[in-house]
Amino acid sequence: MAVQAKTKKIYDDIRTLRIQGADEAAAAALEALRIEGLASKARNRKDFFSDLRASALYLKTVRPTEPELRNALRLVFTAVHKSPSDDVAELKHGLDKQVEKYEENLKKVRGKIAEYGARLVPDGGTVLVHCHSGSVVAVLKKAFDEEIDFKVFACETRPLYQGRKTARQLSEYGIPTTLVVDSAARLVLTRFMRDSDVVLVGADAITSEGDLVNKIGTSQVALSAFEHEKHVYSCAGTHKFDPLTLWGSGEPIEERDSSEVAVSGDFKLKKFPKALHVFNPAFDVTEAKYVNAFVTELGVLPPQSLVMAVWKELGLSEKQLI
Ligand code: RUB
Repeated sequence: MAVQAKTKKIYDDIRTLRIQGADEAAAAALEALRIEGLASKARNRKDFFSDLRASALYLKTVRPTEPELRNALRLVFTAVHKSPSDDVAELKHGLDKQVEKYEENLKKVRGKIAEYGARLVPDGGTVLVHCHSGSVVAVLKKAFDEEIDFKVFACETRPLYQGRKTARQLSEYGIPTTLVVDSAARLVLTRFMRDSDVVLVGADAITSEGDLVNKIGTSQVALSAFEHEKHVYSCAGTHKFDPLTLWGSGEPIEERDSSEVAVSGDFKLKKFPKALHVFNPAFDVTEAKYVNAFVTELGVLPPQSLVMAVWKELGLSEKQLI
């Protein structure tokens, strides 16, 4: 599909993780939808929506495990489509407004998550985090602003080291932060964490069973936390819920290029034996029973309650899905 150069750049930036984290990716995809919609040469309503749908369908392919991105595209498309106008200029204005509205809402959701999540950060305690989640960073910054005294261990998050971004941001903010390799998570839980300490992670998807889909390695951290009787919270707006899972679809797990795993030192991919395969899943599934609660804009909800709350809030029906 032919798209504007700016759209192509946004698509590539999401694909390569220069734009990273579910919220950022969803906001960027909407920006691309706006660019495409405003550039549409359609002269009537039907052609305009046909262009807009094609753009949405293209954008939603960028990363398979991103229901928030798909939800955002669907919500904006549906809201603009509700206008009965035949005037393309008016429809474009509507698109502009709806994208703006979504972005404002995203900020409000972040604010609520930060507020509720900060109350879970243990004073005098330790928080273990994995990967880079803007929502988790917002929670920890809020807790720090409220003068809660805590320190953070951040897993570096192989293969692309998004945890280093988290560690850098927290440290620059003044939060005492220690970076560890992913395989040190269990040792950190054993040696440095008290009963009241917590694990905070983000979410890329929440399923109808209340399972958490997040960066690869999250389930290992959660299982270790369960073993050590520490609470695990996923900081995630309800827009991370994947409605397709309500009607039987499984959450697809993105598999990424082998070069991300085999890039360094003597083990460069070109030197690998031909028969050696690399498996590079971007995400894994943490079953609901290992997640104490999701910290959402609606409150701190155990997985089962979250599903009911989202169902009620969104008033979803299967035919609304694109
Ligand atoms: C990022 C990741 C984050 C979620 C939530 O994975 O797992 O925890 O996207 O982020 P990747 P946010 O690096 O592959 O995008 O809270 O910013 O929406």
